[in-house]
Amino acid sequence: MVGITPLKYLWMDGKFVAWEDAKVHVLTHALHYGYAVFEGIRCHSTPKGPAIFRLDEHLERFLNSAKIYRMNIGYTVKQLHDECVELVRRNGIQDAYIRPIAFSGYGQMGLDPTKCPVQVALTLWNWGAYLGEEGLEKGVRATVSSWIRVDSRALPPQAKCAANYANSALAKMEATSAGYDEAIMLNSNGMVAEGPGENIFRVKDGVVSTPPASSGILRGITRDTVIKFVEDLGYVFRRNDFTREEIFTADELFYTGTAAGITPIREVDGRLIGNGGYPITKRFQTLYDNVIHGREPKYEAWLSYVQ
Ligand code: PPE
Repeated sequence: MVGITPLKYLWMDGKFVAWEDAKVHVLTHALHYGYAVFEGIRCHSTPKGPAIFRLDEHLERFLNSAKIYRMNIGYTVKQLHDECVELVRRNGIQDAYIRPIAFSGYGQMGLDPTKCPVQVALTLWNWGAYLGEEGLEKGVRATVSSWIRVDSRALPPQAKCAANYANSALAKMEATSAGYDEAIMLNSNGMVAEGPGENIFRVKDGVVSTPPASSGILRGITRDTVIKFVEDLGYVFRRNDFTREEIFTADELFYTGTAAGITPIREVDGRLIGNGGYPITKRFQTLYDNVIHGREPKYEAWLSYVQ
């Protein structure tokens, strides 16, 4: 198993601490009840030094997740923005996956989290290709999960809450233990929702589509980025629901996510998607790679430079 390689500093409750000192007590409330909201953000090398991609959009989603859960983070987007930039700078790295997290801390057990202090941490580590380098290049093999995606009447999927990821973990383990790379989850209406940690897109006859927020998904920032690309590159875009059989018959399918980037799906439950090629996905992948690495001036407003 590949472990996390320690870096120098993390940020906890308002200050930078040495990597090995970023600890919590075993009676931390969130560890028992899943009451934590988090983000996943990437920082990449560019010709002007490291740059964090769509930092403020991620931090806004972070504060919104907290709001849904009545959690008071106590920091503004601007404050968290500056601390994230400083975190990357202090660690002296170019490429990083940044994981802000806010959670019910140590103090009181029992279900009501409002009795606990809220702890906030900004963490980071090196994270390579989420579904493997080969997956990025050749596409991954997916399976439709027997687990349905959390329903908004049970857990709000638009809040990036740790508890939602128990549902994701069940789907992920089911897929990988059956020999697939990743799961595709349907919602409680039987329509396609998303992956355990990615949004999903379908290409059919030149039309690019993705399920709407009302299908019970996390409103992904990479999803939003791709929607912009679809429009800028002149493809037809539709935000619409699709069924399981419509994924089998797609010309191209791909996952999007901060961790996953844009990853083609080559096969679903033993069916080759299209003819196995993915020319349109490839165009988005190439553009995305150029944008996050600061090689596309048109999209530079999405970058927060560290130096
Ligand atoms: N849906 C889910 C359920 C999800 O977790 C993610 C991100 C997305 C869609 C895509 O959102 P965005 O990153 O804003 O484009 N999943 C994060 C965590 C993955 C993990 O395993 O941890 C991520 O990609 O950072």
